[in-house]
Amino acid sequence: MKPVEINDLPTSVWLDINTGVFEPCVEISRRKVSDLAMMFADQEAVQQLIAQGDPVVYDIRYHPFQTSTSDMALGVSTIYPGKVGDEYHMTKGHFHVRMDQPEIYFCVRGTGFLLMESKEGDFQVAEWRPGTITHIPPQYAHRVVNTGPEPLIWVASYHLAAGHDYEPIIARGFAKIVVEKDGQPVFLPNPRRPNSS
Ligand code: PAN
Ligand code: ZN
Repeated sequence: MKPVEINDLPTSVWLDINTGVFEPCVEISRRKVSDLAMMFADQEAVQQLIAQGDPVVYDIRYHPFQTSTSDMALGVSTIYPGKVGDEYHMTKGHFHVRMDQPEIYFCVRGTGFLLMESKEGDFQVAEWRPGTITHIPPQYAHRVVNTGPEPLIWVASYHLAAGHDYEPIIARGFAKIVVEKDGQPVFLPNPRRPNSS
């Protein structure tokens, strides 16, 4: 990652809501099926997709608005439509390292769900369409799932200092997985948590 530049002057960026591309954007991260391998329930489907070319699941573009006294950041993520087995494309999901850090997500294109789960196990779902804005309180893990036929694009606003903690999600996932059944998204208990219902 490039060092973050300090700029105390007002700054604007321009986002193309059809592609998720924005300028200026300092970094693009690309996550493929292999980067998310342990997150999906159907491990056979994971290995097949990797062998067939390892498709891109999502892209993240990012810009830090760092001043001498503040540290806002803007992330724009695009989940491409698709499934791994029956499970829809989704982000890894994470908690913020800093337990006092919330986040705002603003859906600009596509349809899907934002899954949120607290460390105490409170599980919440927000249904998304273009224009939905969700405030994620501190201490809730967050993952986005694209259940539609087009790219799901959203803007994230957070503090750089929030930090990303992926470990609890790698270890346990979320309470539910989102799979296609008869052409519709359904929520099923996470098979990696035998006691969840
Ligand atoms: C977002 C996410 C982004 C990708 O900017 O980092 O959507 O999701 P994962 O980080 O779970 O792969 C955010 O929530 N920042 O805090
Ligand atoms: Zn976050």
